[in-house]
Amino acid sequence: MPATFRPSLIETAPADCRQMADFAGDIGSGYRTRPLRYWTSGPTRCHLRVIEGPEPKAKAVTKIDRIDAIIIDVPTVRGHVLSMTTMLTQSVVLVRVRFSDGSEGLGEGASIGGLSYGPESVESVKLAIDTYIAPALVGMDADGIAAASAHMEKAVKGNPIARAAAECALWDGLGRRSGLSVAQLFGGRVHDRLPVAWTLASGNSQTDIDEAERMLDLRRHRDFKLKIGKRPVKQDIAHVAAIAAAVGDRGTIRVDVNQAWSLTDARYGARGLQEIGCVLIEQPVARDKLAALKALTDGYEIAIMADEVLQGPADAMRVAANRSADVFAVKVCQSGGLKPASDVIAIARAAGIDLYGGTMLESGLGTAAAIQLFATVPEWQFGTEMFGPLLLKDEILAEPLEYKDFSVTVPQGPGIGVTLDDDKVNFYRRDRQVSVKAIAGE
Ligand code: MUC
Ligand code: MG
Repeated sequence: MPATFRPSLIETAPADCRQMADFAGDIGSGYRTRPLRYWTSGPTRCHLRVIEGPEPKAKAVTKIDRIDAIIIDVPTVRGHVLSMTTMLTQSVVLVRVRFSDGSEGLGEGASIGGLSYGPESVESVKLAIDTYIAPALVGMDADGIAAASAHMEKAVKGNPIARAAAECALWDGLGRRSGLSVAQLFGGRVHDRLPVAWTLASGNSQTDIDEAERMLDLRRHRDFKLKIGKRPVKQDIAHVAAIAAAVGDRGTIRVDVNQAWSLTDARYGARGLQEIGCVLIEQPVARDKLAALKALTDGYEIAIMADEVLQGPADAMRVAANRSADVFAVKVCQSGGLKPASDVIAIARAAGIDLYGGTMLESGLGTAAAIQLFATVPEWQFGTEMFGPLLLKDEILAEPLEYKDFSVTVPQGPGIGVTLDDDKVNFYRRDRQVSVKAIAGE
């Protein structure tokens, strides 16, 4: 009899009630019973009623044993020109959590452009995980993600990208142990595929037009996000107008200013952009200029999207309370993890704010994690931009994500649904490059 389950009745064999007394009493394994018989229209059935049995043993708890974080640096397919910097390489933090039952979970923390984008960099993410998050989480119940996240929030204020990387790995681990995908853990997918926009950011209008043509021919993307804000507003509008005219009604054009404009610039930009058919402006003003964001949202027909201002559910609540934006760019890393991102989504939906699945240009791992969550959300009014791995020169997943027909396929399988190519990870890990240099005596 398994010690974790204690029955109240044990059916006897042979079903001859005259022998019941022989079975009653102490039947071993810590059971004491008394005979019980009853009659049905069929044959008489005999049971022993359990009077006393062994104490059910508690199920062994799977613990968080160890957390490792490494930085990898992967070159981009071309320079990615943003208002604050130009990216030639994308650096991300890969997190591996090992559990006491031998299972593992993977997570990723990414940002763009180092500290020029926001207060967290991959270096700070690794430091926060190694020095604060890992010591706080090791020894905790692996399946108790709510408790682990609450504990992590106490141990680490801010640092949403670092918290997200660890939290994702816990969800991946729970999914792998239970045989369920992260989408299932979040209620089940409602989409098998999600639409994917592409960012045009070569810094040159004609190069961007050629790139857009290629994407349309390949049927890979038809929604284009243009990175602007580096040049004067008038020049930016001319740049967007040239690309919008080339794409025509084969796709949509949106822009991301990455906080570069003053309200005066933004007013001028909003008017000009809506006149040339651009459908959305992402984070035109600094993240702390909520009144300016609201003035633009109220003042123009073109949709205004909040990005950098959303550093988790509390910010989402602030923006939603004043309806300072029409659309939320939901980013798992910026929100502090999958659960906080799902809270941001819930706030937007309750407030009637439209949704866009945002990226921090994560590799295939972090992109797949976000896709798992986004697949559970009924409507993404402005689609998603889950193209991170396509901007990287090399693939670090054993099996790349599938991009076709202007969309990405939601990965199948338990957890996040992807595995790493360990050779590639080892090739791109930063500490390996340092040790190679050290060996070469540089
Ligand atoms: C951002 O600011 O939205 C997303 C796409 C892209 O090219 O940059 C990122 C970050
Ligand atoms: Mg943005």
